[in-house]
Amino acid sequence: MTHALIVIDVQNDFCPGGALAVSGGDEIVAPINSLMDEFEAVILTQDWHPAEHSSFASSHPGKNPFDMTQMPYGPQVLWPDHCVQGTQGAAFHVDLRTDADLILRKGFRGSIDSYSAFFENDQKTPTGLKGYLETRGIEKLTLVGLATDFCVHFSAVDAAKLGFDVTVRQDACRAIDLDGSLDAAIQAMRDAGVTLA
Ligand code: VGL
Ligand code: ZN
Repeated sequence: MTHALIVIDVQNDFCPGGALAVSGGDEIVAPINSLMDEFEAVILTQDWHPAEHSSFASSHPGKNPFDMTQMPYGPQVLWPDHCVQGTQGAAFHVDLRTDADLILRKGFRGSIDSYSAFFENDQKTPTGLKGYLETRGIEKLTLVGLATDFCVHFSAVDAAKLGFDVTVRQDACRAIDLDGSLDAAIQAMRDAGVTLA
């Protein structure tokens, strides 16, 4: 059974000094680099938003980062501007190995956010990753990266729902932890049948 490592969003804006810094985000780079040698396939994801993306608080007059808003597809957290296409903030951490098989970009549509590597936040629009994995005969996934409670969480739950055998290596993830979002994410991943290691 082919086993892939999926490295979620290890980008400058999610590391200390970045626009949406995750505490300790840079600490996972070296462990992830070592892990890559243990897998038959390595896939990196890259949060990749156009300027003025609808998930940015700056696109909603009167709103502040971390406020909630209502989108046509449901509630959405509003973020500081981050991971704008082609900027240094959207680049991978300088020490992250990028000798991966595939780099999958997500969140590139202006009107919809995409936490998951499989479906955008409407939970319907596919990114194409399912087809890629199936075509390569990959059935087993290990997820690492940033942030545990958003992009790792939604990717892991979607992967499990799609029938992949999914493990999240929590030691190689770091969380934003907004209003209990980490505890909720852990519960949701457990309920979906994700193995938390
Ligand atoms: C992420 C918030 C906004 C993540 C991406 O990678 O977890 N979180 N965009
Ligand atoms: Zn984003």
